[in-house]
Amino acid sequence: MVLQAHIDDYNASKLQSHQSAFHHLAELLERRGVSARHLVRELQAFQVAIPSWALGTGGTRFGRFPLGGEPRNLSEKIEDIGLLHALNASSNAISLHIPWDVPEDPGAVLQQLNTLGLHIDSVNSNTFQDQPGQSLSYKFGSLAHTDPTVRAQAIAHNMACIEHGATLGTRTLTVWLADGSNFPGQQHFRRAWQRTADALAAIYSQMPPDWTMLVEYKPYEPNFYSMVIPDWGTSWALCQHLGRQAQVLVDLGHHLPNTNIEQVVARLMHFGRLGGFHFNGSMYGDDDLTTGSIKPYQFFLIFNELTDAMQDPAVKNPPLAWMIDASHNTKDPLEDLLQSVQNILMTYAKALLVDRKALHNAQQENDVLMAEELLRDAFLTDVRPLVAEALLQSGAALDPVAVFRQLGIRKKLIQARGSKTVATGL
Ligand code: RM4
Ligand code: MN
Ligand code: MN
Repeated sequence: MVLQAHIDDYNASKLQSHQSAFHHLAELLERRGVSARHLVRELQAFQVAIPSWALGTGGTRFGRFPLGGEPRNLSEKIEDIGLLHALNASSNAISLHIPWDVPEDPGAVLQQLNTLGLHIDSVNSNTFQDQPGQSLSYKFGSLAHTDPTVRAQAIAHNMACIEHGATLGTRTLTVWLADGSNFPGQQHFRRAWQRTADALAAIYSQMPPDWTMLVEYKPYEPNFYSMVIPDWGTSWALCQHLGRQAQVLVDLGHHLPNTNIEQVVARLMHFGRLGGFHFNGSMYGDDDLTTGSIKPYQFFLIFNELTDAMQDPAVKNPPLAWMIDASHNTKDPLEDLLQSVQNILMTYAKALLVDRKALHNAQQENDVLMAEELLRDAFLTDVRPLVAEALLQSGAALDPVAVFRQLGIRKKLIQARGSKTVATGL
């Protein structure tokens, strides 16, 4: 209630300048035959899940510099996401990592989610670390391990994740495997793939019929010589092996430098096999930086392909699970998440601006320059007033980060939770 009053006050103080910017843009778009009102509605409907593992300060293997006020348990994490959603009305879901965030009291979790207008959109299994009390180690792999008893333990963990998820009303399991090898000769590639395929099939066969399994790939890290699922081709092959309830998850940071990610997502959607998306920004690898911070044009080109396929009735790809997967080493995690969501919305708005018919014609005519210019024209449009208008109409803040700062929220969180708290997660 207090927060809403602040948001309203803030919006009132900025309303005039916002409205003149919005009307100016709406007029420009109108002249191009684009309805600003329609775009605003599309933006209002777009929701991105926040990762439960990225609400605290992230670290590298060299160090971690906590900023204080981090959520100490799942309930405080949900509180933080409720705050983000109140500020931007665009992050109404949570991806949960098990066992970092095992719901001790599912009834209470559901009630809290309900009050804040949130839901759990997926559960993520963790077989990349050993947990206290765990009987067998994942040092040499989990679902791909040479020892069937380790594989059985990892299968059981995934089944437990499904059970936790089911009590919280989600129907998506995300599987990312760290399995692989660090040295030539360490692992037999073909056998490791087959063990993984069989273990995933064991989980898949016990999954409820209305669930989806998202299979995420990653080219390197923590293993540096080989990963069992290094690329989209391997994820796709596993999904083909498993069945229609299995889908590929693309994490933007999980590609080798210069990979044409826009083409990857176009291919997957053409096959109807793109199920989930992890947003983040990166310079080199799985850097997990703010979405859109480093290569905004590439990000736009990716969103352009996603949007093109989503708008094409001939494409039979199911709706995607949109999630952020990031780690915040230097910025305040909550500010970083707000900034990421804003960048995602802006880039989606630009993708919606692309004149698809004109682009199609230019492509048909092999008018290379015009095709490229049509994309650049959308990319270079300043769409900030569109996003601000969408947030305003949803009762959120015209500028979420500004309100977060104005209210001194981090200081208040430190006062309430202490300066030494450490959130579970990355
Ligand atoms: C991995 C991958 C997974 C995430 C873990 C924590 O690199 O991106 O999606 O759950 O990190
Ligand atoms: Mn990921
Ligand atoms: Mn990652």
